[in-house]
Amino acid sequence: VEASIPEPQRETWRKHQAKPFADKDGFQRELVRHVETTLARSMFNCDESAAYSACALAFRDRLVYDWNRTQQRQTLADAKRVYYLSLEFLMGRALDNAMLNIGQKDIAKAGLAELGFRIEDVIEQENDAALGNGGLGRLAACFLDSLATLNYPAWGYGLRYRYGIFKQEIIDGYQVEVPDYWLDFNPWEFPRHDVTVDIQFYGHVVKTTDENGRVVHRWEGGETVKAVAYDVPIPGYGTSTTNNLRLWSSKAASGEFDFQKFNNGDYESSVADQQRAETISAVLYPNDNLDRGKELRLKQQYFWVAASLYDIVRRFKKSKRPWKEFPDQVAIQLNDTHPTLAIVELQRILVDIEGLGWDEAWDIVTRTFGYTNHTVLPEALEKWSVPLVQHLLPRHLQIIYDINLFFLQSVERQFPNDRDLLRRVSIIEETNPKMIRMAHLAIVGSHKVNGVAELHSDLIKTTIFKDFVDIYGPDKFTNVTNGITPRRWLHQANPRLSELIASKTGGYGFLTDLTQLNKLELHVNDADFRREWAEIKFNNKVRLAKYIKDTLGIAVNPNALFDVQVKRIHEYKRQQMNIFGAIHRYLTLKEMTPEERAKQQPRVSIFGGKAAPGYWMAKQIIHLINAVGEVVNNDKEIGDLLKVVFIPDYNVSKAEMIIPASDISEHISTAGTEASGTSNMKFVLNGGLIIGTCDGANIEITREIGDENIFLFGNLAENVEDLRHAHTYGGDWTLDPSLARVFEEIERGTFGNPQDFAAIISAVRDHGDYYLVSDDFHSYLETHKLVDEAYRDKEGWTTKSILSVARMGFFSSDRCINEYAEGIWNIEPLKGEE
Ligand code: C3B
Repeated sequence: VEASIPEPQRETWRKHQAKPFADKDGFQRELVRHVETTLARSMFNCDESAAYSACALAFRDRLVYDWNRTQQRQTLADAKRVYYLSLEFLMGRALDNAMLNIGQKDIAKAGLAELGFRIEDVIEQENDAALGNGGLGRLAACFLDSLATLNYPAWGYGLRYRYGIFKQEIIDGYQVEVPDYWLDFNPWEFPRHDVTVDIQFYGHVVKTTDENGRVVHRWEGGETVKAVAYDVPIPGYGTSTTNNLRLWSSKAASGEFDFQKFNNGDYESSVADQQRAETISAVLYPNDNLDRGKELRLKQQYFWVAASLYDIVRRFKKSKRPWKEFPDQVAIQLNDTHPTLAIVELQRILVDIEGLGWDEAWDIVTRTFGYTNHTVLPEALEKWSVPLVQHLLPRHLQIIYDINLFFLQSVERQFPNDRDLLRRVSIIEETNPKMIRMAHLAIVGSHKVNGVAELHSDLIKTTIFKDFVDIYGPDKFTNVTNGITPRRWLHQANPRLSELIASKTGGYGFLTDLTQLNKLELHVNDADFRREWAEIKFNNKVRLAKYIKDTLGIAVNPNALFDVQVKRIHEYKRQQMNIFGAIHRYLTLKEMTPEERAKQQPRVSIFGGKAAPGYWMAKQIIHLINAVGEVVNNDKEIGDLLKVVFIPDYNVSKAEMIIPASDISEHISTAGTEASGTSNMKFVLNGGLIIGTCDGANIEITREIGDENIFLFGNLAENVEDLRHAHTYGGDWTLDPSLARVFEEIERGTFGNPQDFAAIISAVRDHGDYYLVSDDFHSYLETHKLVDEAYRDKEGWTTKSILSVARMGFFSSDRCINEYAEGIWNIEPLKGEE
């Protein structure tokens, strides 16, 4: 294509080539142009929202320039690419991130100011892109940032949901879900109406032989839906590399609607077909760590996987390489089991469409895929019913059965006559109906399986995937501890802290080499530095206090200890234990004399997080938190000594405000249940200390920062099973007395109708306390006493804060992505000349 363009034409193209703006003037020119032409407004009716739109469009144009060059460079180099398949990308806002990564926020700030706008207010206009639930989706977003920053040729593939995670309102203390229609104005996506894939569902399989007498399977009939690509540029920090996130949107295959039906007067059904097709990418399933087995979810998974693989294969085929080189050009990472059908789909493409032999195809498939496990919770492990898959994807079911047969035959050869082993590792679970265990399929079809923190990776090897370690050997299983991008979670969220760190570490190099934070240790005794450090935290608390006052009408004292737990509401994360602890604190304060009370450390207990709409218990917990807040916050006797605040609609942009404002945050899951956690890393990176259990990445954080800088408590993962057993069969199990006192108070009606909270109490007291709330409660309270004491020593606290940040270098998602690149994907960076 390149060579076919004659020189005079090239000249004309070059002459008018779009150039990125380089200074304030250039930025302003672009901004005003967008206000006046794209938005058809003027200085007289350009409000903040229009200023945001124009600013975003100006920066989008700027991104496109690097983006086009990156794509050309990657195509030309024909280098191996990694494809990150994730049903969730929890991106948050894009404008601030784009300005900072490009390095032109200062230009924009000055430019906007001269036009009458404060950049902070303009940034606030943007809706979060909330195409994810929690940790798994946000991890994918951090990975994209690191992949671009490190110049890896990488693509993200996901779904373009019309509705992201719902918006949460709190009405009378209860969660109410409101749809998140975020696409109203989204300058960050490029519809590619020319990049479409037809996706087939239902139908049947015809088995025939070809002219060579070879058996072939043809998948026929059924219905077709069209996948349309929407591309989102992902700028790296301090590099021109701008990668692509491709999100698929579903459309009726016949175009807008069926004209045949329409012309025959069958208006309704012509529109219904169109709507049915569009339903596939309409909404993100709002469950976190929970599998519901819904047909539409399976349709989403296949739709997205099939479109992505078609795209990947199409790109590979352009290079005209033989199939056996596919794994040298393509690495595909499965973000949890959600995209596991990709394994089956690639085998189908290679065998049914490209005509490869089964074994040759299977070798290519298994060398291509890697699988990341993110949870051991049984209720989160995906299983699809065999009849459902047979109905929706008849050929895929056959392939799954063949994969399973060949796998089990090899197990039989390795471990003859161990029938129970075959039953345990089979991809098919012999229940009624039979179920497909997607994690087993993912393991069998991948060359590497990784967990997301050391403890978690050990747990999967010794519990849920133990048999597979016996079969494949330990080398197939590995650990890649999660990380976070310091660009968004330090530089963007906490600009003043970032600036202070830069002033002490010799510039912003720490943003791309986070281990440079260790230079801060040299300054830990520098009085001015310490004062500034503490001041920045205080100012962040003032900002959060103002937000709480403005939105909830609750006055909190920024001198109080801010104690934060923000994450999805889940029994395993134990927000119930936190609120029980707050009630205990309240009761203790109430029992004190005014003199005693005056000596206590004031606290603000801050909660935030969404409950899955169908997770009744989680919703009750939200209600309890709000009910306790209602009483405590209005108790004159208590005043500033305790406030309980629930911040509605926790999302990425709220996290950017809340996390820098925390003194202590809670990561208190039952040991062995939180695979990693990533907010723990964000809090510590922003100078907050944490209280936590020996779970997930808390353990590695402790190892890095030192156990004198973290408040650990509670039972260990290795004891959880025995404790659970003792709850039911132990005979002498008794409820923790402080907890019994808390329950008494709830049941007395202090926080409203006790019926409302009966289930939360019963789960602990009467139904086996599966999450060990009572077992851990005593050490939880004792550890909070230590937190209070430590906080009273302001200087000691600041030392802990500085040293912790200095030792957080390991938790950059850059380190994490480099480990994937080397250990799993075998890919190299590809840098442009800057
Ligand atoms: C989460 C886990 O619960 C977290 O511990 C972990 O840090 C992140 O993934 C990222 O690895 N997770 C999630 O958000 N959703 C799931 N379905 C499973 C795990």
